[in-house]
Amino acid sequence: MKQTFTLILACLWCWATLIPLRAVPLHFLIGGNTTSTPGAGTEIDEGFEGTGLPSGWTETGATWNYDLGGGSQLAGNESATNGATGNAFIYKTITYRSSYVVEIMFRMADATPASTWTAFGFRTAAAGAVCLARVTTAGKMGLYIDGADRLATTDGLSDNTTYYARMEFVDGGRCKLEFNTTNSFTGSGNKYTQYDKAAVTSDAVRFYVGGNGGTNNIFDRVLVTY
Ligand SMILES: [Ca+2]
Repeated sequence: MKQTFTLILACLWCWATLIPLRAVPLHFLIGGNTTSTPGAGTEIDEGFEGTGLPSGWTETGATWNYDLGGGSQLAGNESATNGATGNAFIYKTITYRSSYVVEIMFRMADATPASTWTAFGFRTAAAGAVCLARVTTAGKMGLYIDGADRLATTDGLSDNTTYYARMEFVDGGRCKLEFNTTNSFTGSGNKYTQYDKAAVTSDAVRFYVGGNGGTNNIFDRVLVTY
């Protein structure tokens, strides 16, 4: 009798511990960065593991390669790249939210582009810039928000190096951006920048990857939560 009671208690304990575990988003379990605090919802979780253009994305400009492998991929078996096509990008329409957290992996063949290059970010339904992560001609990462390029990071990027980036955007005008060679972020330091000085009233309803020049750029693990 005592053994049966102990068994019942053990089962109840197991069930109780499994409930919160099941509620944890999958990306936490597979290595999402530890300092971000994504909300309960996921707008985009794209690893480019399928064949060709993933479902729900729109390709603009020249054709990308979504099946880059052979050791050049950033995560999993395949990554997406704009190859030598340059001014090309993809986007996914998202539901308007008051705030987002973005996590993304990328690698640039040329980290000091001839002109400022947009890596990723939010735009309106008419493709107007809301908050973009850009790479300057000096190879720094900066925010394009409120109609202009803002303070860039102190540290620069290197060619052919895999980076993790994290962006926070709050409708109303606050945006934070940080990159690192590992999937961890501090919210400060030479690889971090932010802008929060003006109101941004345009609704972010598209998330873009790539655009405005830059060839042979590779992307993977696109995660947009709210
Ligand atoms: Ca992948």
